[in-house]
This record gives sequence, structure tokens and C-alpha cells, in this order.
Amino acid sequence: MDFLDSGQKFSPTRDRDWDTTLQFLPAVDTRQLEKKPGRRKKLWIGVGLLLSAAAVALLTGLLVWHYHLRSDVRVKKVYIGSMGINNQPFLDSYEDPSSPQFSHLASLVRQQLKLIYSKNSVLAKSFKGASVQAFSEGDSGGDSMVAYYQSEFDVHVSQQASLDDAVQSLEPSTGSQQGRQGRLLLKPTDALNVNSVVSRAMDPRMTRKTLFAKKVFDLHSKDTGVVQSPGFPDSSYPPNVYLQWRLRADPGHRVRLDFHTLILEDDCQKDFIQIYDSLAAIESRVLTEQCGYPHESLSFLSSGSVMLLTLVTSEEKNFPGFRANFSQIPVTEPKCGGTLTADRGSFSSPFFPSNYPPKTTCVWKIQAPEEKFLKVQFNKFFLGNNSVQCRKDYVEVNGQRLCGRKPQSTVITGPSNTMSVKFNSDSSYVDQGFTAEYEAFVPTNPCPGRFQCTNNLCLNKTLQCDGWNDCGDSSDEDNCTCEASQMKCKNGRCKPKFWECDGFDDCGDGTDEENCVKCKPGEFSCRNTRCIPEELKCNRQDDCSDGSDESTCEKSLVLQQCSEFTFRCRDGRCISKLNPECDGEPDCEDGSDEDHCQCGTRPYRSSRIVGGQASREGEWPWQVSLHIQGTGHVCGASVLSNRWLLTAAHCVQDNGPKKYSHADQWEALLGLHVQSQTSEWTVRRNVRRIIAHPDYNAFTYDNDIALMELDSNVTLNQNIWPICLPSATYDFPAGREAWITGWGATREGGLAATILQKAEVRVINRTVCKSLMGDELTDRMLCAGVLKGGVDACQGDSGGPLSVSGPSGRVFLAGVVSWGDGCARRNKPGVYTRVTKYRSWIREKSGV
Ligand code: 4AZ
Repeated sequence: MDFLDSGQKFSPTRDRDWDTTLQFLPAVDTRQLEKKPGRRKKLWIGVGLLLSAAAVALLTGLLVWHYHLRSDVRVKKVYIGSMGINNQPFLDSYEDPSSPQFSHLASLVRQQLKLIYSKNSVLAKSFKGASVQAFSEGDSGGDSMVAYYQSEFDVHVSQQASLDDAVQSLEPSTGSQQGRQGRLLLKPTDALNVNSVVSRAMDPRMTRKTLFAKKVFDLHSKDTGVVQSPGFPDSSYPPNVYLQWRLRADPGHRVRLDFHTLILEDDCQKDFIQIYDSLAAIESRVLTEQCGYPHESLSFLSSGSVMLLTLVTSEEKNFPGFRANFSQIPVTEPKCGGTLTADRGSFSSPFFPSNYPPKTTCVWKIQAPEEKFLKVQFNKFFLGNNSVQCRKDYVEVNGQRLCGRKPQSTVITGPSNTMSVKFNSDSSYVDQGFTAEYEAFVPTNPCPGRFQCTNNLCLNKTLQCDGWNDCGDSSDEDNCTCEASQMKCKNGRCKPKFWECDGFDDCGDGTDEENCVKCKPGEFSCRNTRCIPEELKCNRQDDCSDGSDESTCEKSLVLQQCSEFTFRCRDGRCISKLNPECDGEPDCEDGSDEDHCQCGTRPYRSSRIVGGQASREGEWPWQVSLHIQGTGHVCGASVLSNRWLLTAAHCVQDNGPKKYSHADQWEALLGLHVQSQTSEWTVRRNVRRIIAHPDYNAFTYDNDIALMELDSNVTLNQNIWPICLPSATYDFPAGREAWITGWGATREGGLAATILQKAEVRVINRTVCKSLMGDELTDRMLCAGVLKGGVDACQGDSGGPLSVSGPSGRVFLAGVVSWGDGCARRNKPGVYTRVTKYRSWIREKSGV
């Protein structure tokens, strides 16, 4: 069962499959189709080639004639634009398109546009007409305003580019010849004093012929209001619509839009929302485009008093949609920039963690005592895509510009007691912004009592030489003296010996993975332990006989035979690619490796931790807390669909008078972050049925897995989302990073956590784990942990997920927390139920 298909509240339509009743007709006389060797065959090939060449020539000629020589091939082009007007006070009646004042001003704008276009031969010839859609106050307030319009042109196909150039030339772009020419056209020769014109061709996705419903909603926010997609949350949004919500605030205010829920189809070519810093859908004013189940901050602010929200949907796969609150705040809030004189402090981009508004500049001047220097550390830094020379959104520290998104902290030191930090956003595409801490320091001692990384970050000294890259540039792992349990890498770093030959480059220079392969030099080591000549790798032949020599190549190979290392497509054929499912690329001929992939995404990015730490709300939307009535939290579980959870079988075994195997004893809390503190996202469900694995062994914990069916479906939301289930042949190699999460004890014998905890561990080599944990370890178990100790799952985490990110960032359920020798002990990893072993059992019992 596809969870999206079985939803109680929404039911997206599916792509149509092949009609399996179709059959291909048999050949009438099979003998005529037999091969005839010799000259006759060559003759036929020659004739075929000649005919094909003639057909190509004819087609080319027809196309050239059609597009270049025919005089009647014309196209309609629509441009969306805004016109800034001076000396024109904004009246309330301009908000009402049926008012006489609106009609009068709209007619003046149309005349003005005609006048502007008349001065350019390309525009004059092809202009068909303009319609005015709305007005708003101007950026500078007072007597200025903005008109939003749509202009239609009719041109010969070959003239489209010149039309684009001519429209663009109307915009004053600094310094360019076209710009200067453009400004001349705007001379106020008429009733309107035009100060700017911005226009862009309409996005082709909004001109799709299938869009049958186009509608505009006008909303003025005095206080607060709600916008939501039609049908939300009871049904999915309608297909083939183009909807616009024009949001206005009072003069001197900005519009603020905060999304409560946003779940659309994953493909932005089909269903998407856009938010504009404008009342018209002008591409150069778009603040964001979103589809799917977005990961980023979903709070947006306009620069002025207007904002436009648009929703475009396609025929198929319609999802719940969105709900957002809108409100207004004075433009003057919050005040950004200023002078900072304390020895240390922090500041952030305006409205952080909401997205910063467009067209905003803030300058902070930091002043320290004379004898000190200053440094600033950016902990969060999300400033949109990198732009050439950081010309779009940027932060400038003492003249040095930073832009883009930085996954690690960045430190900038200044060799003086003053520092200037400037933040600037341009008119489109906003992001979450930054948080920064600054500190004055004595030049001879930049990190008092702490370790100084090469990138100037200061770290707690205990993080030095612990095998983890805490600085971000690995300088805390350089020049270490290795302990007996560690190996020395060629680059001087120390790594636990257990990480040698685990398939993961822990040293960073590959030395821990050298001399591991048993094959001779020049040979490739197959996963089934065979050795083949290196040059046979990626030659599109299955030389290993398990597909592994073709598993990491650019193109996947359809194999003659399947193996435990290959992926089986729905049509029964096997492909060579390693872990192809839900990686964003269709690899199977029937595309089935990309089916059922609405899973394993989350709203937040996670960061590196030492030990366990509190997670952020919504970071692990598949995490479930299983409560026993009267006891509270007992075990964890994972969301598989809107009806099914996966947990450990040992969680659902009777324990004396405690009837844990009875479904009616349990309550599942989904979308929970803090125990005993439910939020608007939390959903409680009773349990209808428990299916523990029939071969669960209460002594060895073998087959420690159980399914739980909820008594009614849940509506997925940004804090409740399924994790992806790996196929039977999915590979989680030793060394792969994994995350454990739960409300279990924070140390052995300790108390349970209130806030959902997370910790990073690694998958541990099976042979190594067997040597550490003994023969109790079966092939249906997987080990993960940090062998130096200190990080592990513990009592109360059982049943919860061991989450591993796949190649495209989707998260897969590698294991179910099962058992261990105490918690977080040195050389005692956690043991997890290996989920790949139960893929068909889960499908058979739950349909997921
Ligand atoms: C438990 O008792 C438990 N260190 C879960 C995991 C581990 C130990 C105990 C692994 O639920």
C-alpha cells in the first residue's frame, strides 16, 4: 500500500501504470522474420540508410522553412511588469478594481505604456494591449505608487529574442547603453511621472494550456489572517489551477507570511508556490519557490506593504497543500545594525530564524578597547545561492564579502579594535540569514584556555585528537600522538583501529583504507570476494557475476541474473547500481526504483555532535513515542506510513502483569518533541493491532521487530513524516554515519530525556562487532556506535530508528534499537535489528 494513496484526508492521484492487459500481436509468418545472411541483407541496409537520410533532409528543410521563411508564424508573448509613479498619492479606492478611481488611473497607465512602447520600433510594431491588475504605495511612501500590469505582444517567432531585448532596455540598468536609452523613454511627457519600469516574460509554467482555473484573492491584513489552499486540510488541492493571493499591509508596514503546513508534489515543474515582493508575478521579484515538503524556514517578509502568493498545480499527484498565517509589522522593526561596544556579544540578520526581507541593508560597527583585536564567528550562515563576486545577498566584514550557504562555522579576525559588518539583501530570493558572535581578544592569546583551529575557531581542548573533525578543517586532529587503540594515518591523524578497512576514508587521505583488499594490485575486488582485472570495471558487463563491478558507474546495467547485491525492479529485472532507490534518478526501465519515495525528508538539516544532544522540533518527523497507559513513555518507533509504525518486538512482550502485547494498552504519539508537552503538530493514536515477528527470540533478541497498526490514519504534517524503508539488498557499509534518536536514558541507569535526543554514530564492521559482542550477534543484527564510548542508545530508546541518509539526502531506516551491553561503554556498540532483512515481511504484513 502506498501511504499517500491510503490517506484518510487526502488522496493524490497516481501516475497511470501500463495497462497489463495489453498484448503485442504475434508475427504472421515467423519464418519471414528469420535472418538471411549475405548480400541481400547489406542491400536492404543500404536502401534503409538512404531513405533515412532523405527523410532527415526533408524534415530539416521543412523546419527551416517553417520557422525562418514562413511569414505567418507568430507567437503571443506576455510580460508582467510594474511601473513606479511619482507625484501620485495612493488612495484606498485603488485597492478596489471596480472603483472609478481605479479605472481612471488604469487607463492613464495603459496610455503611458503605449507611449513608452511607441518609442521602440520592435515594441511599437508588436504591442497588442495592456491590462492593469493592481496598485500599491510606492517604496518611498508619500506621493509615490506602483502600478502592476500585463502587456501582450504579437511577434514573428524569429523576433522573440529582439522583443525580450527591447522590453529589457526599458529598465534603467546602471551604466549600460540600453539603460541610458531606457531612461530617456521614461521622460514625463504625459500625466504620469514614471520613475521605473520592470517587466519580465511570464513563466511558461503559468501559461500551460491545461490551467483551466485562474483566480485572484485580495486580502488586506489589519491584524492577522489565514491563507490556505482550497480544500485544506480535508482534501488535496485541485488540479490544474493558477491561484494568486494578493496580500496588503497598511502604509509603513510589511507583510509577514508564516507557513504552518506546506506539502506539495515533489516536482516543481508540476506543482509549486511562489512568493513575490510585489503584487504581480514578476520573476525578478520572486522571494522563493517551493514544492514538495520543504526543508527551509517558511517565514517570509516583504520589503514594502505588499506580497503575492501563487499556487500552480498540475493534473496528477495532488497533495494536502498549505496553510499560512499572514500579519503586518511596522517597517521600522526590528532595527538592524548599530554600534556594539561590549567585549563580546551576538547579532543576527533581521528576523532570524525567519527569512530576511529583500532590499535590506544593516551595518554593525564593533568597537573594542584599544589594546584588543576583534573576531566574529558566523555559526549559521544561509545567504541563498553563491552569486558571482557575492553581488546579490552578502555579508561584508571589513570589506571582505561572504555569501552562499556555509555548512560550518566561519571565523573572521580583524587586526584592529574596530570592525564593520554589513548585511545586504537584493530584491529577489531571500534565505534564513545568519547568526554571529563577536569577541575582543588579546592579540597574543586568541583562544584563552581553549584549542585554536587553523580556521581560528576556538574549541574545548577535550575535542583535540579524538578522531572527529571538530574544527571543520581537521586541524584539531593534526599532529596527535596516537593511543594504543588508534592507528596513525600518513597525514599524522589518529583514528580508532577499528575504523581501518571499513570502506570509509576516516583519515581523509585514504591511508586507513590502504592495503585492505585481498586482490592483487591492478585488480578490482568484487563484493562477492572475487578478483577481476581493474579495466573490466564499468565496461557494462557483469564480470563479478554480482553486478558490483558495475554498481558505482555512471549508468546502471540491467543484469542477466540477480544477486544479494543487486536491486530488483518491479518488473523482476535486476540492476547493478548500488542503493538506487529514491536517489532521484530512475534506474530501472520501469522506474520502480523511484516509486513510493515520499519519505525520509525533514524540515531541518542536522549538524555534527559529540555525545547526545537535544534535537530540534521536526528534525526527526518519523520518530514516535510509544506510551503505556498509566506509565508514560516506554519505547520508540518509526512512522512507515499514515497507518503503520515499526518498533522492536521486545517492546511488545508481556512482562508479568504488564500486558505489553495487548494493543489496547498502547498509545502512539506522533510529531512529539518534548514529553508531556504536545503541540499543534502532535497526533495521538490508539493501536489497533500489533504484529510481532513470529521468530522473535526473547533470549537472543533475534528478529527483534514488530509492526503496529494505528486505529485510524494520521494526516502527515511537517513533524510527522515516514522514513524510507531500504530494499533487501540496500547496503549500509561499515563506517557510514547514522543517527540514533529517542527519549531514553541519557546515561546507563539514568533518567529518561524530556526533549527528543539525537546522537551520531557509525555503522560498525560485522566481524569487528562479532569480536566485541560475541556469538549472540546474528546476521539479522547490525552494530552501530562510537567505540571509544560515550555515545549510544539506552533504555527507553528501544524500538526507535537508526537513521541513515541516502545519496540524495533521503533518510532510510537502517535499524531498530534493540540491545547492547549497558550503554555507551567503550568497545560496546549498540545492536540494532537489521531492517533490510525484513523488507518483504513488512510488505506482506502491512502493505507498506
Ligand atoms: C534498552 O534497555 C537498551 N546500548 C536499548 C539499547 C541499548 C541498551 C539498552 C544499547 O532498551
